[in-house]
Parts: sequence; structure tokens; C-alpha cells
Amino acid sequence: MAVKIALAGNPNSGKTTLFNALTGSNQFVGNWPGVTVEKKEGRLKDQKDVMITDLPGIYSLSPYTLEEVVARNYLIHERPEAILNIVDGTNLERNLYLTTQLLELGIPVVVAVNMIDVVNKNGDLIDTQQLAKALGCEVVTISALKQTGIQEAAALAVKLAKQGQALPPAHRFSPKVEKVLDAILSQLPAEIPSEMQRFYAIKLFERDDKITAKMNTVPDVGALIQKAEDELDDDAESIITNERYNYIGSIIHQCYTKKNQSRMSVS
Ligand code: BGO
Repeated sequence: MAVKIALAGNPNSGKTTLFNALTGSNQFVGNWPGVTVEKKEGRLKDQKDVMITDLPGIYSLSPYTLEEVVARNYLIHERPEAILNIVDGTNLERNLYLTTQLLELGIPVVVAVNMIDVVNKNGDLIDTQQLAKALGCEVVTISALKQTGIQEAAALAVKLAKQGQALPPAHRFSPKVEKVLDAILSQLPAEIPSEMQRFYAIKLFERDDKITAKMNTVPDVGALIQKAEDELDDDAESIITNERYNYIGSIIHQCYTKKNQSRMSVS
């Protein structure tokens, strides 16, 4: 049976360049079911049993754009065996916002830091070991344009797909938020597979009604969420977004060194 790998990333991260380099002419182009969003699939050039699905370019797994909904429905329902997450190394902070969400899905992730030719030319440094530790997943550097590191990135995704076990994400929200997530987790119905429970708990906390619409039984967690919102004086979705950005800021501080600067300043 074919190994299914999803290629995910922000618009302009180099996804098309990477997809074309990995699959060559072994591509099938159509539309995602029911929508006019282009769907591209292709087999790895040298490993025809590996099918890569190119997800729409997105910044987040929120429910606000058609592309986000298409991408996350695919990840939730089709459950690819691994995600190859391409991130633009020259724009790491913005790109990692999606990465932190992909890591919550319980699917093995390889982060491929792209445009490393530009990063190197600029004299900047990315500590990939530290980045891998901070995220809790495999990290490699590639240049999709110059075709360096791309076979290694694909091979790592195939290896993780075959191993079939995602690492738990390293990121934890603040203790107050984690306490609410634990309470939501304890009330999730058995229909939610264990590896997807954290994703569902976060989406329930965010009051994401496109996610609750997928559930046969929705736990009544409104009062829990309201209490957290009152205590933290913000709405649940903003609490999650702000904590994600703080976490990413700390990662950038640890892992990205700008030329002539000991550590990158965080905006
Ligand atoms: C243009 N290194 C460098 N230097 N550039 C890269 C790399 C890399 O590793 N990977 C991709 N690019 P897409 P999405 C362009 O098209 O694959 C470049 O949206 C231009 N075009 O060549 O399209 C890639 O699918 C004119 O650049 O991304 C492309 O994710 C001038 O990043 C751009 C300069 O790649 C986006 C660049 C007419």
C-alpha cells in the first residue's frame, strides 16, 4: 500500500518548488472535493509507492479560509502517515505558527527549513538541533530551488510514516490553560482517537464550531471556557493565539542568530 505524506506550509514557502522537485512529472492535478481549490498529488520520483499530497498554502489551521478548512479536513479525516512541513527559513517566526498547530494533530512531522541558501548568504544561523528540541520533531534544512537536502527530507518523512508514531508536541500552554485543556480532555468522547485528543481539546477551547460539528457527542465545556476567559481577561481564541506567539518568540530567540547579533531580537 502507498505511503501517504502531506506537504504543508505557508504560501510562498517554496511548496510548489519542492513538490515539483520531488515528484517531477509523476503528478495528478484536480480539485479538492466540492470546492474549486486545486489539489495536486504526486509520487516520489525514486519511490513510486510514496504519494505526496500538496495541501493548499495556509498560515494556520483555523476555520476562516477555504484553504485552511480543506487542509485541516484532509489532515483530520485522511490522516496522512507523515507531514512534511516546509517553512521559509528567512521568515521563521511567521511560519512556525502553522508548525505548532500541525504538531498537535498526532501525525509525525518533519520540518524542512527552506531557503537555507538565502539564510546562509545573509550570514544568519539557524540552530536546527535546538529548533528540533524546542518543537519536539525532526528538523532539516533544504533549498527547494537548488535541490539540496530535499531527498533527505523526503526520506525522513517516509521513515517516520513507516514508524507510525508521532512524538508528543514539546509546547505547553500556560498552567492555567493546560488545566482547562486537561478538564476538556477528560470529557472528550471515546469517538476521538487518542492521538488527536489534544487537537480537539484546543479546538473546543477555541469554540471552533466546524470541529464540534464533526463530533457525535460534544461535551458541555462552555462554563469551563468562560471561567478561563474571565480569569485571563481575554477571549479563548486570543489566549491561544497570544500564547502561541510568545512560545514562538522564545524559540526564535534560542534558535535564530542574525549576522552581527548574538541573538535575534523578537518583535
Ligand atoms: C519566484 N531558495 C530560494 N532562493 N528561493 C526559493 C527556494 C529556495 O530554497 N524555494 C523556493 N524559492 P513557490 P509556494 C520568484 O517565483 O514554490 C522561490 O507558494 C520569481 N518568480 O523560486 O512558488 C521560488 O508554492 C521572481 O520564487 O512557493 C519562488 O509555497 C523573482 O520562492 C518563491 C524571484 O516559491 C516561492 C522569485 C517570477
